[in-house]
Amino acid sequence: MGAKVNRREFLLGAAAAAASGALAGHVSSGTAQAAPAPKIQPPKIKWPTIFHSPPMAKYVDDLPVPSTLVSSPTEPIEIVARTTRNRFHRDQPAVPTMAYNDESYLGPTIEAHVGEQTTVNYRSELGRHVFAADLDASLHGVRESYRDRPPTVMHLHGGATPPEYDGNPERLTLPHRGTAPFRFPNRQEAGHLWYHDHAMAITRANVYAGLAGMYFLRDDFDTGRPDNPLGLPAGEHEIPLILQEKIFRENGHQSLRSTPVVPEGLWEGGAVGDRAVVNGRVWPKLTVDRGLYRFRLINASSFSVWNLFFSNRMRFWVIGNEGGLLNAPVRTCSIQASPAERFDILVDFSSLAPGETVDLCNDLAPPTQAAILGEVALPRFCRFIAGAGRGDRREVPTTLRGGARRPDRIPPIARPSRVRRVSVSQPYELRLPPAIMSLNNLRYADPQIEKPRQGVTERWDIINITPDPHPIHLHLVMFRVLGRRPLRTVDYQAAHPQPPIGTRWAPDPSDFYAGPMRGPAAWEAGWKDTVRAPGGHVTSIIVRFPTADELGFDPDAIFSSDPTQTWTRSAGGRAVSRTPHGGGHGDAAAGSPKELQGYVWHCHILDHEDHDMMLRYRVVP
Ligand SMILES: [Cu+2]
Repeated sequence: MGAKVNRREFLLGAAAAAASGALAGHVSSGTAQAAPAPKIQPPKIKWPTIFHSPPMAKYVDDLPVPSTLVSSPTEPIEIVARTTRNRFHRDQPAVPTMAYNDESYLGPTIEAHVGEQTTVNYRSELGRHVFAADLDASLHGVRESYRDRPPTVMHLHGGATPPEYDGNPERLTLPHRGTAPFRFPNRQEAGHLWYHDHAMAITRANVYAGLAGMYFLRDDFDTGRPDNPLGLPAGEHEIPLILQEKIFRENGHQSLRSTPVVPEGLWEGGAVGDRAVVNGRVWPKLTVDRGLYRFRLINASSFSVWNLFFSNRMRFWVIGNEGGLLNAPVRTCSIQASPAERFDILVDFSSLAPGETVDLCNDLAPPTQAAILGEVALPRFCRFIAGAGRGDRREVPTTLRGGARRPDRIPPIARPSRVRRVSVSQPYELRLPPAIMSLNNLRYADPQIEKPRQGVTERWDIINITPDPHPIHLHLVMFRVLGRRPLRTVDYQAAHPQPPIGTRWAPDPSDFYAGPMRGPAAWEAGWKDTVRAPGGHVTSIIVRFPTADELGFDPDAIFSSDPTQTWTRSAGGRAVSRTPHGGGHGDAAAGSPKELQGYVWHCHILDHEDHDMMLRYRVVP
């Protein structure tokens, strides 16, 4: 670590630090809710502080839809990470990307069925990293060699997956180093999952380059066919909307950098893009039938939280969260979507006249200090143009769960039998710039990990003392949002000074609340795997950790960091042999193979997850 700190101090002066801190979040503890923030004068900086994309006309490209890859219970599917090229905009050249299979960017939409295991044979044919010059080799787990031979690992986000197949960030596959099997049991409710890369400390670069795709878990109700018993739009009227933000260089290449304040090759902390990318196109358009559509929407960006609405302020219906359908459609004019959150929505275009247009918009401003650098909200994503066709004229269903030919209703939120406090902070170290993000005041490799017990329902109080929102994601489980409560963060920190990073710190916030708890919005009241934890708030979730019997596998098994090795061993020591797979190729990504255990939980701002807002956790017997 020492060399890295010195390098940073050398490269970045104090002046630059003030600005770069903005990208990572915030330097001081915030008083976002307790008191109005003081007006901050922008620093006088002589050079441009924000890179801008070249000019691009809006709504000239058609919205692409990724191909569909149907999972079969008997045949493995192949997922191959490749370096390729994608044309993000009509007036721009095809530029280097990373993608899965034959897509030019992102991956095919995988369709799986509840109760039928999906087996993936994963391999990488990646060439030199699209962002080779941007990788920060001083971050934990990153090697210089990754610029030429980037490691990857596939993670099924939202999946109840055995730990050895969950995309552990240390179980890495190098290009042309054999096939890594993944098994996704799909022993969970139908829902809106996605898959993306999860390699240690370069996740942001890998996903930004294109390594992400949708994963629809279907059942006998949500069949995806026009005759589905739920009465939901299907086929050409069910469309994934993968929303991202980007900055492009003058030559049209994707840029991982947002500001010259942070030199190339150093971790930035996250940035607002100035170009909206939907399904791999900048500001695309879609001609729609004047009827009902089901959009499977995801905020697949690294950084920004968006307040999404339609330009005509029309109402739409949220019918599901990450872990499946809501009990009934929720009518709303807007939703807040933070990175990795998914929204299953119904949109009715039937009142539009042919040729009339409606844009998908955002009006949520970026965090204050990002705004100081000149970053602004991304106001538009894509345009819908009403066509002549009348499309799906079904009514919005009144009920989605309960009764015949529908899944069971979502139960009331369970009563927890223990409370676990965890913290979200940007530890301030005596160096400039502040350049690390943390959960519990720990780094990834620190040993004080959470160990919830199988079969126990817990309340996690996520204490976010930064002024910025962080989307918190737990692997393996689905949970419910109990509510959010404003916190007097200055008083809280004054009473409980944060020790140097490396000592677990998440003190009791009980005496420092600034107001009552507010429950979740109706459109986030279902099963979730990612929750927006606003700055200066304690966000409470209720999560039950499943047992090995319920899962059908040992969630606490020990496994190898070599992804071609499929053996597991129970924590008690009994060896369990699983299908030997090709004898193993050795794990050249991380040196000699080591033993891993458990899952991770982390902030889904990918820049934060990379450094170091991600911790391991175990679900113990
Ligand atoms: Cu974060």
